[in-house]
Amino acid sequence: MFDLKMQPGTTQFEDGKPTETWGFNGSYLGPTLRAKHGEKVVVNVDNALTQPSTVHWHGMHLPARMDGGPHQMIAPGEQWSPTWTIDQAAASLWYHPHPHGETEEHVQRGLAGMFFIDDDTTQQARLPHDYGRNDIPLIVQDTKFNNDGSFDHSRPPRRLRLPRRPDPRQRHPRPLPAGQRRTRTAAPSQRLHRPYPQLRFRRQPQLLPDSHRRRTPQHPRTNGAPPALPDRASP
Ligand SMILES: [Cu+2]
Repeated sequence: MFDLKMQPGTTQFEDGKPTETWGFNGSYLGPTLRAKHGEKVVVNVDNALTQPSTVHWHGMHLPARMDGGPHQMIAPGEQWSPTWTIDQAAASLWYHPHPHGETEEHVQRGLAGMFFIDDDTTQQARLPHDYGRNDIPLIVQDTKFNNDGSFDHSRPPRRLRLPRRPDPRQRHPRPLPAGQRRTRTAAPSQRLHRPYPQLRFRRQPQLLPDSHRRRTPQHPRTNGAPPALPDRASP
């Protein structure tokens, strides 16, 4: 059983400029969790932040309801206790929040930790095994700071811009002042169905599964070839 608490804190990355950070059971990053193949684990995750978040077990094979995706938010002050049985080979995994649209920011603030899975091959592998002495986890983050030492959460401009969807209110004519009449220029159905030719696509037959393809009827006695037409000349 593991206990993880998401909590705020401060971390000194640069002298005299403390940064407000988040961490699991501390002010920044989180403890390394470790379990063996076949073991049953329970993680009690407490949210001591002022906003909701989640914890997702990156790379773990486990049921969706234990996965901590955007659909499993933990409200501030709440606890979430997923449980599962480790059912995969030795691996170095990690855990991190997965709130929709805010994963990057929550990880940048410091919510990330490692989850090691061991199995029978772990001790046989010719690798250093002494955790913290010669087996040292390394977490690399690429982050940006503001001049005051706080994290810069601004995002680069998006390269890909799709055309804006027409405002549905614009599809209907504005009400006219009393006594005035409007002349129709197009039938309502034409105005409603004039959106984006470039975003329309056709169903591509080659992408359909085999069961959806039109089959040429196979004739059993002629080994697939269509049966020969009867010869009109013969009796
Ligand atoms: Cu992930």
